[in-house]
Amino acid sequence: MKLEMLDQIDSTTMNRRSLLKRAGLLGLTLPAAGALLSACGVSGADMTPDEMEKGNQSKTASTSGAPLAAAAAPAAAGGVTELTVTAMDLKFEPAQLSAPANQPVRLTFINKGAIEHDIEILGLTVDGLTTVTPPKAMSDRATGLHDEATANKQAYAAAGSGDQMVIEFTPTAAGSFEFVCLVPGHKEAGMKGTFTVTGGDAAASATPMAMDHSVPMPAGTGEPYPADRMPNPEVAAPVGTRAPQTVKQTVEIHEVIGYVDEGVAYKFWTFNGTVPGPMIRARVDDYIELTLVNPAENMMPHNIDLHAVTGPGGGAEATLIQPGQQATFRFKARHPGVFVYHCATPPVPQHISSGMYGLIVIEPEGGLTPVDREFYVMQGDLYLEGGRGDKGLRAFSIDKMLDENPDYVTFNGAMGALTGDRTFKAKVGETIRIFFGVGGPNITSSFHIIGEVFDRVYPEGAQEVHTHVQTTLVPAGGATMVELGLEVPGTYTMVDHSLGRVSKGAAGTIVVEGEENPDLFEVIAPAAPIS
Ligand SMILES: [Cu+2]
Repeated sequence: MKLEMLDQIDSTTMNRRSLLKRAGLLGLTLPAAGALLSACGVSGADMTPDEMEKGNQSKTASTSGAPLAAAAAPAAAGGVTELTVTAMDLKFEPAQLSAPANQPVRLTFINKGAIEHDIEILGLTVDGLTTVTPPKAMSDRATGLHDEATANKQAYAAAGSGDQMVIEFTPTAAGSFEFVCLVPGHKEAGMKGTFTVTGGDAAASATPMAMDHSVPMPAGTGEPYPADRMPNPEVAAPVGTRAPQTVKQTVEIHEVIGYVDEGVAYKFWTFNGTVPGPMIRARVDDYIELTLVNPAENMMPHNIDLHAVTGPGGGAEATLIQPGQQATFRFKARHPGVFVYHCATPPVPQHISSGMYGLIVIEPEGGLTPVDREFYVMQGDLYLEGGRGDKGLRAFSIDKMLDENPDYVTFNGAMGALTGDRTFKAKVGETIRIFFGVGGPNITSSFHIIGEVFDRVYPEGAQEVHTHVQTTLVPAGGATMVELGLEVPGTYTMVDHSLGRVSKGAAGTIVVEGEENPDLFEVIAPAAPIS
């Protein structure tokens, strides 16, 4: 299965070699930065979060009496307008900035969020762009955007969690300009504001060339975009009757372009390159040592929150990693059941919708009841810019996600992921178990198999079994196990019985082969004219 790695699409908008070069240039600016900072008595690059807090407060306090009430008022220092803007998850403070035209601005960009953020003033051409203090580290993504902004004479800064960057520039035109965070989804989630340039020649206001990088890929061009289907994940082997032990599990994050529908592709964010991610399986009282790897070729920070964990964020805080990093934590499996895991990096619903969910099965002591076959299915809802079915490589739609109006509600990530040559197969006389979870982020499922009744359901993954169930409700971020015997041959369709979603992808089939069972089901008279 060939999957196009993220690099190949991003090479259209940036050149990774130039990024590295830019990183080198940033290093060269350090001595100059030190000289400038010594005038202020604080080295921004070495500030603790407390110091950053104080620095921010003192600036705010020193400007509180300034006349522009709505805007962060400039603090003039020898003709330089000092501005500070703080990025949080997911907003800017303040969201209004102001500076005079044709005078230098020193912008301190502080990141108090948990992940990398950046800022670009869209459409404002600036002169004399310099980096006063670079951040301690800058991701390849941000380095590329910085490179591009510099080439286009646009003000851009970026910083990782707890870090900051100081830039200087001179706005060349008066007007009102939008500033945004360019991390995919962040602008739509609220990370935007207005940069007002006062004075100068008011007629020469905002240039229309605003470059918006907040969409991570080109929107659908209308041309079909051929993409491979991602593989379905395997069902992990049953635990059996063994004693508790330490289970080591490594999960690697892959950002890959894959098939959604005929001619429709999407840049999925995945655990191990499948949607859902790998099934993790252990028993109660096991210690699970989980290593999350975010390879350097990825563009986004990610992490993992497992609902089977007792501890902060389900592991999310311990595993928040940038591209090129890995992290390991250990937890004890205290509760038997079947649990969802997912990425919990802001904006969380976008990471989940993009494919970052899976199941962890914790078997009770002695193991689950043996069955002949087990299957692994997860439902998820996906939101894309443009009309449903529009061809092309499509971008994520924050607006549709907030409206809970998905283009696709899929079983295992794509239309037809569990039909045709990917159908599940079984035989008459066998018993099967389906591990069924809902990644969401938004849509609950009314899970049902057309033409069958579940003999046993573990509602919400609980240990108390319900019997003889037609349809079971599975919440977003929840999971269940259903068990049933197969008595009559035929093709059985698994659905979300909110049936409008079947045409959005919420369907998969089980083909059951074997002897007819006329005692249970027999056609007496096939369709014919009324006699
Ligand atoms: Cu993620």
